[in-house]
Amino acid sequence: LELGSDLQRALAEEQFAVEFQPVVDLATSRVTGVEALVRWWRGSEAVPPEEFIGPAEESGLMTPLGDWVLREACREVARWRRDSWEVGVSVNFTARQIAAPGFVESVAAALEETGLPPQALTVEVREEVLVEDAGQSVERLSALRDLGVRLAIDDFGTGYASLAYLGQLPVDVIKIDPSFVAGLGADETLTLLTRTIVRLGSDLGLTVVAEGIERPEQLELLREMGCPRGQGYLVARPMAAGRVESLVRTNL
Ligand code: G
Ligand code: G
Repeated sequence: LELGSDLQRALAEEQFAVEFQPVVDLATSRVTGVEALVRWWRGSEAVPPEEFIGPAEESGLMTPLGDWVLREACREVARWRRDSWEVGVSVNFTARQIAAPGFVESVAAALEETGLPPQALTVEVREEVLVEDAGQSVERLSALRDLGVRLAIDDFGTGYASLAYLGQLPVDVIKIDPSFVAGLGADETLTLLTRTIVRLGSDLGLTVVAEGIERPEQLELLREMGCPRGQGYLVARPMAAGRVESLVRTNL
């Protein structure tokens, strides 16, 4: 499978799309933000990001693709904000994207060009990014933070040494891994761990987002625990920008 050349063609032929998954305030059910998720439509088939992000990095295409995703996301959300909808967007970045030359400058340029205020952008990274290559990624993420961009830790609780970095890095958001949410109500330990993470985030002044909410009892338990934000198929699936707009318009 020549994924590298396929990807190159896909980028040239605009086969990529950005979908947005709503994140809601669990107390009010209002949409407070969206997570941008890249999609590759190869013919009529959607190739999962897990299958092409690695190869895109190998073939040097992740930087142009990531730049494109970031600009699409910022442009869409800047437009919503001009319609006076107070919304934020989070965009995923891998360790290699952050390590690429000019990463900080490219984010600053995307904000500048689209007119999105830095405070409305959240850069989402997995725990490993902070644990494995502490030096440069932490420095670069701090530089973005200085611009006003917010920082989220994805899949919180699944990495190792997960707590040490919280004291060293200006994190704004932790996203509870879906594996915890999956056990809510059914597994006593996972329920207790979720409650503890919600409490930890609140004590540290961080915004906590529970990810992968699929069942009503999970939603109820998270509300009862005081988890401020949530995301998952039960709340809303990833969708095209136009569908987010109609969803929000009917809910306002
Ligand atoms: O929705 P989903 O199948 O799209 O996403 C699968 C994984 O791919 C997620 O864990 C997400 O972090 C990652 N992902 C989705 N979109 C992007 C993107 O634009 N950039 C990066 N680096 N990762 C992404
Ligand atoms: O790790 P990250 O937050 O970037 O991952 C987002 C991924 O999770 C995407 O693949 C998205 O489609 C998927 N996702 C979002 N909500 C749910 C859910 O409720 N259940 C499951 N299984 N996956 C979800």
